[in-house]
Amino acid sequence: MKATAKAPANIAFIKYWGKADESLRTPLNDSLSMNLTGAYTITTVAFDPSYAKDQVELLDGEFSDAETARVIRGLNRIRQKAGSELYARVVTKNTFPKGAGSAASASGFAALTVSGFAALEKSLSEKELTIFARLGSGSACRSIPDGFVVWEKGDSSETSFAWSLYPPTHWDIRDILVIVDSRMKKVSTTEGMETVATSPYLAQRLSAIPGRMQEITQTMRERNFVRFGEIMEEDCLDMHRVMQTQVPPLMYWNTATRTIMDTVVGWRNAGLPVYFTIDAGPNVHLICEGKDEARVLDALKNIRGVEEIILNKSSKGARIISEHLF
Ligand code: 2P0
Repeated sequence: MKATAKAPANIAFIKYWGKADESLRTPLNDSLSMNLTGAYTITTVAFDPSYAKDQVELLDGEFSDAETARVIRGLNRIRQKAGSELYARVVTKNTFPKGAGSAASASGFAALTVSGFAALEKSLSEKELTIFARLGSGSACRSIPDGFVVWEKGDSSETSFAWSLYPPTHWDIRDILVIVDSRMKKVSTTEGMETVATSPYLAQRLSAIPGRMQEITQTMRERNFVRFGEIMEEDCLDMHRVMQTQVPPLMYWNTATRTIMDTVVGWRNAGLPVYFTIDAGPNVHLICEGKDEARVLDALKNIRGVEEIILNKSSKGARIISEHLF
């Protein structure tokens, strides 16, 4: 009754910001992402009759009480579905700074869902796994299927799930994750989304997204990188406009973030096809094709304030691995 899963973080090209139902974590809009090879979570879960309570441990870090309680709520959902009353031990590790964006909760709940059901030998379809992962953290549903993933908003818990649009081999897209501040963000995404309706730009964003989803999907089918990058960057800026005009405003960028955003536009004007996207934090994801990655990395050497660079290709989704953490 022990299993270990490895789940990738994902970067959204069309972003999720705002919930239709807070407790079900169903979103206000469809989103689209790529799973990442270089940023992931590994989680081992064991259920055992000898345990007197749930134990949750993060290697190389510490969960807050609220985070531990959220993991235990995830275990409760897994137990209920699998018909078990056994307590669990959960040990987890991340390959990237927790709180560096929204990525840690996405890969974390994807890994917990896949390992938890496997440990209880409860077999679920990929679609069902995405729904359970979503209940832990919305974007976690996108870390379950392979490669480039669509999360349909749906209109109920059962219809809000994620599926693979293209496998990782479809297109050699790179995500150069530039860490400019590895500290925990001050406002969690869950908290930040609660006031999304205070932004006067929310309605405009929601009406633009269906067209954006359709067009970006087409650019991916055709591997039209320039138009793909333009739509992705537009959606990032659109989401941050909503964030920045919420009450209270959410300002996630710092000086280094802004410098990189400006510089990327300059690089493009000089003929280097690279676009940025930014989640709920100051770190910048530079998106380019594989053929241009070395040039982007070379150009990045001149930028100040970079703490760390994480290189990513498109990854498979969450899966079971044989090596356990305990
Ligand atoms: C995204 N983010 O689509 C967007 C971009 C943040 C900015 O998904 O409350 O951590 O757990 O459902 O999944 C962050 O949202 O929020 C997120 P909850 P989650 O990647």
